Amino acid sequence: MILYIAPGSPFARIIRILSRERGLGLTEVETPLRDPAAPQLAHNPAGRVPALLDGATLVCETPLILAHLGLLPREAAALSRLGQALALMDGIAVWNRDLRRPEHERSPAFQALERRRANRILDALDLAAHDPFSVEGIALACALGYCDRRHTVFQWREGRDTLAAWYAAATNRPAFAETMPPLSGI
Ligand SMILES: N[C@@H](CCC(=O)N[C@@H](CS)C(=O)NCC(=O)O)C(=O)O
Repeated sequence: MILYIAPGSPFARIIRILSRERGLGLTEVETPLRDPAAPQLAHNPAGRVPALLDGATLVCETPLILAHLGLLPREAAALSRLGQALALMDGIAVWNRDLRRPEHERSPAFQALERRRANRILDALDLAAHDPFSVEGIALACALGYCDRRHTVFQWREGRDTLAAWYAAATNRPAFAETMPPLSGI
């Protein structure tokens, strides 16, 4: 199976880490984003990553890819943690997108909304329940790692020593090192 990815994508990073750690053997193909000539558009009209090509069938959207790979948690509590981690990632991604717009198109009110959402999610975490090797633990670590590398306007460590320690321990593994997102200027 082919996994279309972009090196900076925290969504794709979840699947990339799972592929390495669970021996899924997915073939990663880097694809340009927002490029009308991108080859993946022939299979994936949505044009987003991650996207999984299984034979002639393209599955996009991270939770659906997890479902297709049989990796969605079964317990409601774990699904709940995964949902919060993905909501955190989604909110940070749209906040980041706003920061990449020309200054006159940005919305400070929208950014403040997403900052509040991110803080709320982090403040509500039950860290003791977050196994770093679980899908939801990996998703949480990928969201935080994205902030470190590509969204430094959100200094999530401030006042969160326990989470910072959890993150340092959780990400000290080859699959995280191999999928480190490139730094961006934000
Ligand atoms: N809801 C999607 C979000 C994926 C997403 O936003 N991917 C970004 C990269 S992090 C993307 O492909 N952006 C390209 C675009 O916006 O055209 C998921 O769960 O996979």
